[in-house]
Amino acid sequence: MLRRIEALPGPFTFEPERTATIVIDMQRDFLEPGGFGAALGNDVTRLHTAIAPCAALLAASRAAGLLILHTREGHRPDLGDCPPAKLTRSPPGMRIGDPGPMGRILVRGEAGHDIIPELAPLPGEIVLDKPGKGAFWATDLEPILRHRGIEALLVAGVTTEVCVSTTVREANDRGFRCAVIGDACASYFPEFHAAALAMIHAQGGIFGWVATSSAATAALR
Ligand code: C5J
Repeated sequence: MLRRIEALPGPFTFEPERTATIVIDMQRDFLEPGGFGAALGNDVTRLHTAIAPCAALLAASRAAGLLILHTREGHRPDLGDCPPAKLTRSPPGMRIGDPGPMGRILVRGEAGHDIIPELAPLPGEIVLDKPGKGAFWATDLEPILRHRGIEALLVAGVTTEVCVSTTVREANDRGFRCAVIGDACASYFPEFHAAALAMIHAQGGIFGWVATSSAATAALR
């Protein structure tokens, strides 16, 4: 049955069996004090507004039988997949791979790389490790979606203007329609969050739609 989410710039329609919910990088390193986000001087509490809306979106998506995916940004322990330009961008001692209070920063298998307990994936849900900002770059995301006949994505997570935006732009170029769930996304910079959402739905939805979690969960009921 075709569902409809009230969104900007207009209604977003989708078939649950051809739609996936993807939650981007809700990781301890970005959200908890002492992680990578905090080491870079960010106020991590700004990301906490997205937790309850993500949980509501996940619960409604699970109940409606959508494919669920979670992503984690991070690197191999040998950092072989981390471009030198990304590695050297942060000051020494706060770089990817450096020891932090939750293990090596943004390294797979470390505690800080994990998804926050409030949004822990359920058994059987897909967890994609990505070395870049976009979830399509150097991951299996595209074949996973194509093999399951997915054509639409409900997108949530952090940060709105970096990994969420990059993923939505990548998805749009590959022909996937994206509804970004605005209050289920967040940024360390509220003005970037607002601008990133506005850019998505401007110009008639130049690369997607923007909706609220209450509109999305109502459509999933
Ligand atoms: C960042 C992300 N901001 N998940 N990562 O470095 O948006």
